[in-house]
Amino acid sequence: MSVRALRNIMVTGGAGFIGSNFIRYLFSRPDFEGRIVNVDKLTYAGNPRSLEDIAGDYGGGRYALERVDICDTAGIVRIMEGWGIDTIVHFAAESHVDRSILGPREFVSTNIVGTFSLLEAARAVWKDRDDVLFHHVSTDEVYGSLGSDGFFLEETAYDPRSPYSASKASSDHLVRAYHHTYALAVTLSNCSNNYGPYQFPEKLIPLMILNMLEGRTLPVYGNGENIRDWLYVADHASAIWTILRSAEPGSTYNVGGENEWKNLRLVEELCGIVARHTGAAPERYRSLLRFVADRPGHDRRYAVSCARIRKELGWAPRVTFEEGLDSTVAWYLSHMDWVDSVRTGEYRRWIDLNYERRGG
Ligand code: NAD
Ligand code: TDX
Repeated sequence: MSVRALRNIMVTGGAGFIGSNFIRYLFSRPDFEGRIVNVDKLTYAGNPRSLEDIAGDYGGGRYALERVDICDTAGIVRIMEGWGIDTIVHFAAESHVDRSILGPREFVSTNIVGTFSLLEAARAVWKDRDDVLFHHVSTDEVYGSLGSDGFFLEETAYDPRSPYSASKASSDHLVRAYHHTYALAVTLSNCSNNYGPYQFPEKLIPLMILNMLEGRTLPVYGNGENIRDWLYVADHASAIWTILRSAEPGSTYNVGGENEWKNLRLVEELCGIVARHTGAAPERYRSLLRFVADRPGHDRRYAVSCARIRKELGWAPRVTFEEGLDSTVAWYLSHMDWVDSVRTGEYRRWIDLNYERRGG
């Protein structure tokens, strides 16, 4: 298996949750000697504070943030040419399912049109080069919803059911179409639910941790029986690194934690972990649990088979859920300044409206 050199990388959406963890992961690797330009529009979900340490340590030349919309093809071309980009790792997206239900337009714009614009820029700048790579970061939600058994495989037929997953499925199709039609060197990964530091507190795990600390209700959608497969974000970063270095152009890998949890059980578990850290009784947090109106079209179960990436590239999840949850809780407790800085007025209004709607 040949190993691809990574020199000048454009990371899109690097000020978000997974993108910022990925950039930090790359710079922590002694065998990564390249440069990274982080292209981010800085929506409500993007925060340069998530990379303050990186900007400080590498601001002299190996790292820069460019506030550019991925829909701006000319802006992307300028950055690609200026930095001599040979690798694109595409995270930028609207990522929250509930928001896609309340307002799908931005999801079509960023996730579909934005991916299309990036592909056009890559095609224009790279032409027929074969020493380049466009890696598209996608989700297991494109496969739809599972019954009580079975796993999503790379061959599973697409069946997206929310505006978010439909927009990600559409972007996956575009990326593959550019490979088949224009011979653009692409790889794709479809990953399960991530958790860890710097996750925006609209997503289940950080939302629940912060609500516990603030004595707010813990809103469990529907009956809490829905199942998600959780992966620690650094494990996702290492999977992408492995794919960038070794995968064949045109290939797709599913990535997951092999770690299925019912939402209700997970929140109860989290109550115990937060209690261990704060010294409170777990019952105090568990008493905040409320079943609230279900998410429309709420997918029942996601579970990913990682057999292909394990077998072909030798990747496996490393961080246990116990370790990952414990360090995530510790991280939020010691980064309340970050939490305050991302909870802007706009976010606060959105979350209050959402609570009102659900009766949480
Ligand atoms: P996030 O919402 O935390 O971050 C998204 C980032 O993209 C933000 O920094 C935002 O400012 C930026 N962005 C949004 N629109 C943009 C635009 N038009 N131009 C440039 N930048 C823009 O998302 P995340 O959870 O880090 O997810 C990253 C990627 O991983 C997404 O593509 C998502 O679909 C995928 N993914 C996420 C998960 C998960 O559990 N979070 C799981 C599987 C796949
Ligand atoms: O308050 C809540 N209560 C609740 O019961 C929230 C925010 C969520 N939930 C449930 C809904 C889901 O079954 O918890 C589960 C996880 O919800 P989210 O954190 O919103 O994640 P999910 O909808 O599963 O999607 C996530 O994983 C796949 C990411 O947001 C996507 O970007 C990724 O593609």
